[in-house]
Amino acid sequence: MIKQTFLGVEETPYEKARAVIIPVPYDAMASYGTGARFGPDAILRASQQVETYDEELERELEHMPVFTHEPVWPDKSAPEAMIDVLEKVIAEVAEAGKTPIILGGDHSLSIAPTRYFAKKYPGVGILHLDAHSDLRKVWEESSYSHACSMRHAYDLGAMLVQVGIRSTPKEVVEECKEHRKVFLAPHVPVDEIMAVLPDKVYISLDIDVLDPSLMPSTGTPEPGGIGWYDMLKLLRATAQKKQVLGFDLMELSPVPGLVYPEYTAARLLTKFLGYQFIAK
Ligand SMILES: [Mn+2]
Repeated sequence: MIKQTFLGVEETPYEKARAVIIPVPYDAMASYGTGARFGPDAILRASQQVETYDEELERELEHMPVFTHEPVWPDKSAPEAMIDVLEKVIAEVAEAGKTPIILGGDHSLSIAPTRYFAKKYPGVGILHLDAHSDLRKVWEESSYSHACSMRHAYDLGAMLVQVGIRSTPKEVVEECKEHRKVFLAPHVPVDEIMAVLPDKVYISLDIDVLDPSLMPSTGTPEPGGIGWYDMLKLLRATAQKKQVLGFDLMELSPVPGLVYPEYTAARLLTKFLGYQFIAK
């Protein structure tokens, strides 16, 4: 992918940015549909079509303090090597006082930021929005599979709050009973979710959390799911009430010729950034 900028606007320089978008075109750990490596490019391209005025916030978003990083290229020597590469980039951004916003890519990539924040802030909250619980210890002979994306942070003691879930293996229900709260799809009780989330929160959003009629372009679709307005209410409440340390948007796997899912993902990212950096 070539370097693109979010919303296609002249960006805030890195030094002054409060958030850094990190595109990661990598899907080596996908096990069903592939193509999430094309997700970051499609989201950034579609973002150029998004209206920069947000009528809900009554604010112009054109001058958001956001900088788009160069893509982080895949290290295919081993899945854990890729996670190490990404974790270094995230650490650099976070230690500069900026919020990392990761665009994937398959969901195994979320191991990097969730592990980083779980080590840095013991007991940190992870708001995990996904059709799948992603808590397997090992999948397809790797503990770095997309099916294990939340297990590393969970094992480090993070408080895991899962929303939109509709696919969980029995062993996960038995193994992960502590510091984990699950809200099964289609329920999004925002006040209850806020009550169980700690103050510091990392948000990991697998795009397959959305109903597939709204989001067909993803590698591991599940029928059901949550809708657009429930998603926005949850993201707005989290941005307003919690300290959001970072955010990722994973698993958009573009279908050639079908532009609305890419645009939906770009709009979702824009809404979140507006809530986080403009509304307050
Ligand atoms: Mn998923």
